Amino acid sequence: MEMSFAGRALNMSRCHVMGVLNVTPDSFSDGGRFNRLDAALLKARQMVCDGAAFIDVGGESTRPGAARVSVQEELDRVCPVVEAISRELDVVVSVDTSTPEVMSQAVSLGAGLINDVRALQREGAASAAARAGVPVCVMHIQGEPETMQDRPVYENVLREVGEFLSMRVRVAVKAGVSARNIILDPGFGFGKNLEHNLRLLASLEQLHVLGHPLLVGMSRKSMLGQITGREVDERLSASLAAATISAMKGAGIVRVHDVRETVDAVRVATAVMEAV
Ligand code: 9MG
Repeated sequence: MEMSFAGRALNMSRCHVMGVLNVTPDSFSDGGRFNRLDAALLKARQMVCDGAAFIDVGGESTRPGAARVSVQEELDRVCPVVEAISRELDVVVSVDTSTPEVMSQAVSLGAGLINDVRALQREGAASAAARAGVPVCVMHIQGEPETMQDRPVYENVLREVGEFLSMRVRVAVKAGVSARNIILDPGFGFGKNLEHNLRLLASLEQLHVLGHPLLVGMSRKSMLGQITGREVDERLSASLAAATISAMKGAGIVRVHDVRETVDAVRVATAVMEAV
């Protein structure tokens, strides 16, 4: 199960850690773009030192209620950071975007993975991903980020998430994305309540029948706040538990904020699985 990300080959039957690098204005409190680029690079360097195999660079917040940004603004936020990290660091740069122009530009600047929380549903996204030629993470979402948490409804969340992902794989392949370049993500918190999220996590291994590596993101999410009663900046232990469970259930990538601690947790999970 080897996958190549812009020339970097990784064995996806093991679990890798992806560090989150948001480059939205609220992520770095200082003023100008150059300071923000420096701050992003500093953070990226630290995540690589801490053992991240991927850095996920995103310029548009996907939180419920977040405002949309223009294509130009997203390009301006994301491209300099993708370029600088790709040039300097030994890591796979992932671009967190649903915008075809950002996918194309970021890959031309060195990104090795497209992470699309809208599963290539925006006009032109599937063909841009196909032309880019790098692996793509296709995530399940019910609705749009602005409204997805209003009242999500499923008859059978695992079946419906599986069907949606299979359908999006077919669309991507038809557009020219290689099936061997597709990673799937059940989309924790994207149009799901706590019960839906827990059902999905409890049955995560069943999504392997789709035949693609899995990416999982639960770090600091509100589902963990609902379980523990903790505020967002107090959810490290809960996030580590979620990453460990995901790794034990065969996730190929866990997307997290706390790289150093998660790398240790995933190493323990991997050692246990390899001892069987
Ligand atoms: C950008 N982003 C935020 N949460 C995410 C998740 O759970 N998965 C993926 N693939 N991307 C996410």
